[in-house]
Amino acid sequence: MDERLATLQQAILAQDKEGALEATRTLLDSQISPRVILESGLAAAMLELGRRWKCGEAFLPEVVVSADIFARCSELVEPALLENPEEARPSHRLVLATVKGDLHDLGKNIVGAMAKTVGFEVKDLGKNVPADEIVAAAREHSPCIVGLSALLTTTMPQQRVAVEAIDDAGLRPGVKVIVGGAPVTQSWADQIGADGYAPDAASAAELARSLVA
Ligand code: B12
Repeated sequence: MDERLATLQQAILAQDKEGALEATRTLLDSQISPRVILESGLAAAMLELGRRWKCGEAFLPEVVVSADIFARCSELVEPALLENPEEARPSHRLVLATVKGDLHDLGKNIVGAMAKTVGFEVKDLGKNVPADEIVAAAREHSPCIVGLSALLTTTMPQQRVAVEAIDDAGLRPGVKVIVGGAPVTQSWADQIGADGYAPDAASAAELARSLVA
């Protein structure tokens, strides 16, 4: 792995905010693409932190601090992502939300940042968003894609609740739904009647683009 990406990961894992910001700036000044910084630097560090947390090598306060550092570093990277947007194409809308009961938003925010680079106008409803708010936003912005993030196995069923609420409101097929988040799979997406699933932000942006093609 590139040494500079490793330095960034180490700083996030050590809750070294200044070190992480410095490493992010160094990467941005180099030839490394902002997408790689986001996925292979920042997101990879959080994945490793999750592994450590699960096996008792890291604890909640450390995760909270690292998550904050992650968010600050992403803010530095996002403008660079948009500096070289792909050629202009008609703007489509992506309504994004982390479902009700779920406070994880780092991955959703990266999906939003990536989607902007492929020409989407992103309406981010935030985290812990109930289905009725998702339906209202889908109605307001239709035709659009709705992206639902869930990081907890206990909140994944809220993706189903939101898909059903969008169906019940008669908004499909003008509204397409994509789902994601660490515990989410293609099989879950199929079960709940979503239009697509993607495992990471770059493929989420590609998926969204293919759904409006
Ligand atoms: C950071 C973190 C937190 C932070 C969140 C901060 C924030 N602002 O988001 C805090 C400390 C608040 C937190 C709290 C909790 N957490 Co937490 N958290 C994590 C951790 C370590 C990293 C998640 C993350 O940000 N990853 C980095 C991002 C970039 O990756 P990502 O979210 O997966 O997103 C990518 C893809 O999934 C995809 N994607 C994401 N969203 C979407 C949406 C669409 C539409 C698409 C297409 C794709 C897509 O693209 C993204 C970018 O590539 C995970 C561990 C893990 N392995 O996931 C645990 C984890 C998710 N948390 C867990 C738990 C248990 C909790 C708590 C219940 C802990 C507690 N006892 O309080 C609470 C729950 C709070 C709540 N109600 O939501 C468990 C969940 C276990 C389970 N089976 O459900 C995990 C797996 C840790 C573990 N191994 O036990 N957490």
